[in-house]
Amino acid sequence: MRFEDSLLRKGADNIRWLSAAMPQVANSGHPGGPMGGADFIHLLYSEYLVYDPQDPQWTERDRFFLDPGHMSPMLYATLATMGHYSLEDLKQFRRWGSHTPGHPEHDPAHGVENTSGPLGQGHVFGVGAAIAERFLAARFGEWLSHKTWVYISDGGIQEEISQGAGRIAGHLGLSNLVMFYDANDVQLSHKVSATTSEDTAAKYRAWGWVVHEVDGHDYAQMRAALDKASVETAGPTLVIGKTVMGKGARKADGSVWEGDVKQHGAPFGEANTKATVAALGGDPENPIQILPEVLEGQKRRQAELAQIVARRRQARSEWAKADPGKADSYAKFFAHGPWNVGWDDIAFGENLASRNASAKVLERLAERVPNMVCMSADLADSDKSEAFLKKTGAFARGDFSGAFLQVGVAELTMAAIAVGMSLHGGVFPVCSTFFSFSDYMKPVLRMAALQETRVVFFWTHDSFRVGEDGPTHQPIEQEAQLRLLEQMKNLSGRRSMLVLRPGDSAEVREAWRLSLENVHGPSAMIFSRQDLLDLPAGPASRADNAKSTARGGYVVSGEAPRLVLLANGSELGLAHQVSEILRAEGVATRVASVPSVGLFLEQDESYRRSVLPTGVPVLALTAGLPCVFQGLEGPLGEVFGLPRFGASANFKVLDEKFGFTAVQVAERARALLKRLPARIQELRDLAEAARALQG
Ligand SMILES: Cc1ncc(C[n+]2csc(CCOP(=O)(O)OP(=O)(O)O)c2C)c(N)n1
Ligand SMILES: [Mg+2]
Repeated sequence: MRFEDSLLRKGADNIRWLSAAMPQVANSGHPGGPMGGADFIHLLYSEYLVYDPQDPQWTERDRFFLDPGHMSPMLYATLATMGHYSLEDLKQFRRWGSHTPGHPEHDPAHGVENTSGPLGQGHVFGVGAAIAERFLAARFGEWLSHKTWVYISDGGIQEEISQGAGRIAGHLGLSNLVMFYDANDVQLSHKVSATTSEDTAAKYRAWGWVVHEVDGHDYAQMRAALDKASVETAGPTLVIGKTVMGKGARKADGSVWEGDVKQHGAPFGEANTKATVAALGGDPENPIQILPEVLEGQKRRQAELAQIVARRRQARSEWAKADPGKADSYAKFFAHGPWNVGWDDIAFGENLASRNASAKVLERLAERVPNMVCMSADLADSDKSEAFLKKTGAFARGDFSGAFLQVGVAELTMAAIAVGMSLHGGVFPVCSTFFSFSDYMKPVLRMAALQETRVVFFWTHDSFRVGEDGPTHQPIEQEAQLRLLEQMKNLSGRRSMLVLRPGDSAEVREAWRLSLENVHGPSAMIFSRQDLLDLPAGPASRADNAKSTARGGYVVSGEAPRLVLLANGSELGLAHQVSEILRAEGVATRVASVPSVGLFLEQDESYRRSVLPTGVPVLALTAGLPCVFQGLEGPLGEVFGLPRFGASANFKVLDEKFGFTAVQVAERARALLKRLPARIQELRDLAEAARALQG
């Protein structure tokens, strides 16, 4: 469908005045950028974007990913013209409990495909979605193919992550991806010219993109570019649209007010807003309105879309009829299985490094979880994701029959691509690198948690025991950072992330199982480089015992203890060795494994007490910052951790130097027990003082 330019202009002007009025009503927000982008987004949603007016979550819909979340008024206003938001929603912009928060939050039922706000990430989610679509098309056929449209601004282009996304999208020839760059030459605190003199078009062309440069307010030029992009086969398309910040804005005296940095991030003020709304054809006294002819235009488009979607759904049901097995499988891709992994018969060798135990699981997942895509940032042979790669194959330009993405050295990009795949749906993304480089991924971990996306991150080379590579490669404080996310609740009120640091092969199996079963958000696993001791079986088999990983923490060995040694990951085997020494000396010692502090703290009190009995001192061991276990040591115990950077040496030397040998830790335990009477007296005195004061 092609609309008259005059009607498109009316619609865009309507979006413009709403974008000026909504921040004014909310008394905060960003009017200028949205006013410049209104022509493009209105054209896209009116003539190009394929969606189901009846079902915003139709699986095969085109996806639209917004990168500059501050341009939310533009998105909400556009979605309101389509009926996805009410005028009341627009009036509630940025208010408590509204559907229209300051920056868009993942809400596909309203047509919002991603959370955006931290510049740069949104467009990379789009790259992930475009890869997911190709992955699915390679398995189920082109009937499901759709476009992924992305909107980026000067800030996103400047963000470093755009380098990774641009390189990968070009390298893979993602011609299903079309990105509009709103080039208005203005950013938050200055003009773009103050920081940038690159040739952006040349940069993207060098990465293999097809680039069109257009006037972002000229429908004919934008159409010509989008028409080409719609049938492009050479690679992803970048449409650079020259736009004007605050397009159409007026000062109170009626003078034109455009292209001003001040228009980026604050409401225009009462009088300027009124003049702007009036100049654009709205009612300055009652600006939150949509013109009837604009609504009617969208209705006509939706009638056309109903036919397009009906044909597409017909094609799907014919395909499903012809191949019911595949149709069943397609549904399972989107429903996260169930898959028959056969967890219990994954065989491990003895005393494996947890990265190698993980490799055994990955081999099985490659065979049994057909919607899984694994990626690594150029460390597949070290993080052992190559176990998955060898069974599946890597993506290449035009060939998405494999299930592995070689991202290159681009951890942040990798994480955002994984999130984008998950947002698209149908794909179960997993990504890995060294644990110390998880630092390069943090901004995306947060967004994965916030959006409740199902992504699995795993990291290897878990501690100072990385050894000779030295402190740059030895994670110390990284687990503590993840445990903070574990403490955060997401917007649905659940723990925002599951973080597991398994201590032996049996726990690795359970950690992977839990990560696969966690459909509520991201999961993370931390694995060792060096070999780990398999914990001994007790009354139950070790495999059965380790199933309690699902409770976050559990008793590995030791009844009626006088001392609990609590640990996870690489320190669990150490705790076991220490327990043997102490038991030989007649100290009844328990070993408790706590692979996930967050999960453990969610267990009921009586269970937690059954693991950590009241009155029994706890020596908690971690090669990370002591705060990882802070609280679990209780009033009688202590946490022994490593509050410093590591060092370059063989890991056995480091164990010795940092006090992590069994002999040294046993001595620490003896000292703790020796101090116990004095500690108990301290607590008695404290209780006495409190009683005296409180009466
Ligand atoms: C990662 C990140 N850094 C900083 C910001 C704060 N910020 C919001 S918008 C913006 C500049 C935006 O410039 P541009 O993308 O050109 O948007 P426009 O001013 O044209 O609306 C900045 C620095 C942010 N949202 N995200
Ligand atoms: Mg800008």
